[in-house]
Amino acid sequence: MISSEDPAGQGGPAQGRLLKAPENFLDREGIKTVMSEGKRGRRDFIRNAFATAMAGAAATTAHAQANPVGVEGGDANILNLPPHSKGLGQAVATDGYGKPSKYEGNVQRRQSPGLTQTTQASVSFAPMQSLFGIVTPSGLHFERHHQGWWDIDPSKHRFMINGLVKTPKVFTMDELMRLPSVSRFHFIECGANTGMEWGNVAVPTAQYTHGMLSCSEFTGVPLITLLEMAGADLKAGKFVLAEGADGSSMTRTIPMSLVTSGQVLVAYGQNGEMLRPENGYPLRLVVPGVQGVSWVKYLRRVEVGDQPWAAKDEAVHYVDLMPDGTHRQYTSIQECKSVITTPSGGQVLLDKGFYNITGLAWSGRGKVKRVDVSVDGGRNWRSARLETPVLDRCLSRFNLDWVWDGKPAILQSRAMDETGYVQPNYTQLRKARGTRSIYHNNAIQSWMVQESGEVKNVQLS
Ligand SMILES: Nc1nc2c(c(=O)[nH]1)N[C@H]1C(S)=C(S)[C@@H](COP(=O)(O)O)O[C@H]1N2
Ligand SMILES: [Mo]
Repeated sequence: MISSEDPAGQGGPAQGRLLKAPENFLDREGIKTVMSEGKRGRRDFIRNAFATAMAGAAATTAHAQANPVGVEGGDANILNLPPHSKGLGQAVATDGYGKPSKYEGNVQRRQSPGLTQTTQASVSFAPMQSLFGIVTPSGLHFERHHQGWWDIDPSKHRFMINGLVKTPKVFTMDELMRLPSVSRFHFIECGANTGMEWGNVAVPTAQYTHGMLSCSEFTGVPLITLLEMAGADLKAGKFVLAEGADGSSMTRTIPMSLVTSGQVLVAYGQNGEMLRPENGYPLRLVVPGVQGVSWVKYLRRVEVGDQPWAAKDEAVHYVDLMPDGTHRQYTSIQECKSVITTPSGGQVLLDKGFYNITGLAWSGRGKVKRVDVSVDGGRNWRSARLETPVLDRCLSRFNLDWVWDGKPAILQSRAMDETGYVQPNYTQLRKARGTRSIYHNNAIQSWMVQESGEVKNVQLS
């Protein structure tokens, strides 16, 4: 019953993890019974939803007939011991670095069917619909390269601080890694994430609508520490310029206020190991809450200055065309946004009954405060459970119980951050931003569940 079709029609496997077969939902009964200190009301709600959903189907299945206890008793296959329960398993993995199960081969970064394919691909999207919790595994982190990626020899890499400083400094990686470090969880989102939806190009899955988004634990040295070592003029120096070592001449202006607050990191670590080459190995800037382009990879230089540089990626690209025809510049903060990752486009609901609606919410201005979910296209809203930890400028996971009655439904999530800002719908977004923008689309996403159970990307005003 799981659709193995490729909704994007690009010849690849299915878009990640689809909802599991009804048998698997029985496993969730097990989960319920061990949640002994859980809230009784909710457990009863879940049990009743399962019972209703399974009543019809279970009576006709072979395993239910073999087992008179039926649904509550579970699947008689539990009595068949498979070879892995009786024989000797494999020795420790010999390749030294672990890999996901072969059964998870569909969970991959992919190029978007909505983008023109070039000989050298420059964006890969993370499979948002297949991920749990808040951390993006490093091998699934989205990629955006303006001039290809490199695997730079860390022993040859150098990092310089110059400009309005007493003593310009050049650091080796060894020197940087001796300094006091911090580790912090943050999301990174490309300013162009969800960009295609401005033109209502409904790409099929959450991977393509929201997959230029990832979240990692980053480790590095606060940039302010290095600026102080160089004797930076923090009065006249109102901005810094960050420059990458790849051929894209990636240079971005960052306000000094973000640096002096200690938030901006010169990072070498990602999820407990060194950065991946695709993500800037051996050094990248981490600018929490700010759009991805400012997180300069292969970081080679930071210059202190007294005014913005208006570099090419600030004057020509990464500007927002407004309804009155002017361009808005330096809009770097990623405003509060959320998306339901399951059920989401390309997935199929297998039957009526209980489903866990789950998704992610984030804000470039702080912590997520609340996420409301609608299953009727925005007429009624219920507050979702925000899972802990809820961190500053980090992805937050939300969950909500839902019983699908088998009728068409439109699922939406609407996040609010600690500043009180509420994620807009498309009417509100277009009123403020017009219709011809590319960057900073944080509108409410709608997924339509059809009677067949198939979930489609739709746009509501
Ligand atoms: N040196 C360099 N830094 C860069 C880029 C680049 O092409 N070169 N791309 C930027 C853009 S547009 C984004 S969205 C992020 C993407 O980071 P990731 O590839 O680690 O996901 O890196 C930014 N930093
Ligand atoms: Mo980007």
